[in-house]
Amino acid sequence: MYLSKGGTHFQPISWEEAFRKVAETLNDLDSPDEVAFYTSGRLSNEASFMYQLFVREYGTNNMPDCSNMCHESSGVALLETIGFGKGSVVLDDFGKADVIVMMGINPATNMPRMLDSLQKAKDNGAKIIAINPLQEAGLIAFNNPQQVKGMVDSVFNVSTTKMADLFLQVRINGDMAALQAIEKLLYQAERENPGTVFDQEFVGKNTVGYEGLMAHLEEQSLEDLAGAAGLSVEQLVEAAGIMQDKKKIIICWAMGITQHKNGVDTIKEIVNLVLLKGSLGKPGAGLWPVRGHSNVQGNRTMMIWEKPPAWFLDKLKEVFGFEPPREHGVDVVDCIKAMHAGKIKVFFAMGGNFLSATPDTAYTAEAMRKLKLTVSVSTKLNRTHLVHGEEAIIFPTLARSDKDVVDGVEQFVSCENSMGVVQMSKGILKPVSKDLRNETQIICEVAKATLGDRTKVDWDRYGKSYDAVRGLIEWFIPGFENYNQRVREPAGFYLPNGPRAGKFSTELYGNKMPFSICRLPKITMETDDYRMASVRSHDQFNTTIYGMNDRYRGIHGERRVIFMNEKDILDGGFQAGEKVDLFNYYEGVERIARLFIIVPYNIPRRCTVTYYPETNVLVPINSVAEKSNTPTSKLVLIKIRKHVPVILVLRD
Ligand SMILES: Nc1nc2c(c(=O)[nH]1)N[C@H]1C(S)=C(S)[C@@H](COP(=O)(O)OP(=O)(O)OC[C@H]3O[C@@H](n4cnc5c(=O)[nH]c(N)nc54)[C@H](O)[C@@H]3O)O[C@H]1N2
Ligand SMILES: Nc1nc2c(c(=O)[nH]1)N[C@H]1C(S)=C(S)[C@@H](COP(=O)(O)OP(=O)(O)OC[C@H]3O[C@@H](n4cnc5c(=O)[nH]c(N)nc54)[C@H](O)[C@@H]3O)O[C@H]1N2
Ligand SMILES: [Mo]
Repeated sequence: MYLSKGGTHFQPISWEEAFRKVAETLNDLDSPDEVAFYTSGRLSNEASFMYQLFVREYGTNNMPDCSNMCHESSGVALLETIGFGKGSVVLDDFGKADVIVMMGINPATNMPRMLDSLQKAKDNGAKIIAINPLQEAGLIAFNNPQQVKGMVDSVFNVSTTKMADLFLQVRINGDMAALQAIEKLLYQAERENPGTVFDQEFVGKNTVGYEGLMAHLEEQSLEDLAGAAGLSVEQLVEAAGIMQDKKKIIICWAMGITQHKNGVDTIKEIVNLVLLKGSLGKPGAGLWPVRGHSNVQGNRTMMIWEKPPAWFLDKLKEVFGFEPPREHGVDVVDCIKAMHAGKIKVFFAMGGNFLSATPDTAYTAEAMRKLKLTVSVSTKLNRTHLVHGEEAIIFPTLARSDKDVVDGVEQFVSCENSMGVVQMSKGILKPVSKDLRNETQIICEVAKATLGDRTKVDWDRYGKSYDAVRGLIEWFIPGFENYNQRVREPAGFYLPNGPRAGKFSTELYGNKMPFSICRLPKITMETDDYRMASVRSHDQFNTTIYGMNDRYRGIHGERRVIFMNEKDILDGGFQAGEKVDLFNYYEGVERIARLFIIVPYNIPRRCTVTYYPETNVLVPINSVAEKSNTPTSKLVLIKIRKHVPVILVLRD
């Protein structure tokens, strides 16, 4: 579909014509860095590899992706501490763990399959600690979907299993303080009975900075830490008590941890605790950043990355003979700013819904409307298609659930899950239209049209055969030996994982892993400020809203709601059910989200929760995590006032 300059409607256009238009615009720019190539985490390994190959031969590393808004903080923190940007846990570990800590995750809605592993862990005697400002249904109690008909049921269902042995209802972003308090208590116990609490052998052999961390913990006051966490000292003593004599601990986390200003440091604090307990590189223990999109981890393995390592670029040059760009590209937030400043002129999206998923919706929309051309390769129409550049193109593509037949032969692709397992993915549904093409074909055609005679890559060959693409991947990416053969095994195969195997290697400390000294975040709140976290409801997958209910939280028929503590409602002079506007002034700019209904909820004082993407308008573009540049979607300060109706006067 094509929208011409000044046009009011998208019109059908032939594939060839559309490829030509994209190519013309891309070749007309002053520099390849005037284009950004976004990726949402659904892209298969095969399409991802060809996509980055095209983008780098075209000449830029501007490859922002949804990871930048998701687990980027995890990647950065893990790379700096354990030397490996992914988790270390496999499914089997859950059955062997002594303690499982779940931080900032709503599993019943977002990772229902995880409940099965947790049940196994519980059956084998593991203790579960949940840390969350909300008592999410799946954290408190659950029915195993495999054993009980239907799905997880509400907390009130009598047949549910009690899930968390301890629930710590932290204040929003109180996690680092809670972790430091637990470490401090464990340190006190270790001093009383040396060698019984920490794994001193592991610490001595594999880490650096133990003394520094202990000195740092000593300086902290337990009461202050508890206060910052929004917990009582007794609760923290109970948490430390559960872990004290245990050696096999798994810590899992998701968006409640990563999307904070200090997200990277909170994850480093998680690593501190795991290292002190020697809970890495052995069965039943480890670190698990629970990923979202089905192949977001695989996208990064395939080098969809704005900061590609030098060895990979060297290899591109060696194998293909083109000079890949060396300068790092833009991530999501920097991409929006560069579009706003007129430095990026074309936006190409492999999936996703950039406008709705990104922060500061009004600012991002302004940025997108300044572009020359916006291109989306999409399975579904969404808001991003309507907020476009001078010209816009939509390439309709097959979904992963669709049958993918090329030249009469059924094909399959492959993906990597968050435990590093690579498996085949084969669609079975009849595509909604015979005009759809698969993503790899689209990429190869765009590449061919754009690069023309100057390309060094046989795009026709790769566009027709995923086996050929997998052959390329095998050549480039470590761990993919015999890819074509191993991917055909039903269970797939594991990628190599140093930390899991007990082989540690970090950039700065060789075979040792550093402890990190993390400072508590300073959050200055005015008397009428509230902390706001924007989360998913049950009836949505990211920006796709399927229904208006959030069943486990008891919300029905409405999404524009704000969860507030009952006492805050009273103190603020509000009432349950009242209509309010949410707003803030960050760097002197007023941002408003109008017409929300107050819902009294069990949530810590001065903390509120709303749904994403409705409140993305309130997340300032400059409010990002240190080091990972991830928007702080889980903590934005807001003020609340009674709703003021807005009267729009329409003129012609
Ligand atoms: N059905 C469904 N499944 C999905 C998705 C979906 O939209 N729908 N999205 C997918 C994607 S891309 C992702 S990344 C994952 C996301 O999965 P989650 O990370 O579970 O997603 P969120 O709803 O953002 O909620 C995070 C949880 O963090 C808690 N939280 C908020 N602030 C804090 C805090 O400061 N500290 C702590 N400890 N907790 C906090 C919230 O109460 C909530 O329980 O799910 C994936 N799976
Ligand atoms: N305030 C706030 N903002 C957030 C978050 C939050 O918790 N709070 N979470 C962040 C997170 S964790 C993430 S991952 C991002 C998500 O950001 P995105 O990945 O950009 O958003 P999605 O809603 O998953 O994208 C859905 C669109 O992708 C397209 N699509 C779906 N499947 C396919 C496919 O197989 N191929 C192709 N080509 N297209 C496909 C469809 O057109 C669909 O409309 O949002 C982030 N934004
Ligand atoms: Mo995500």
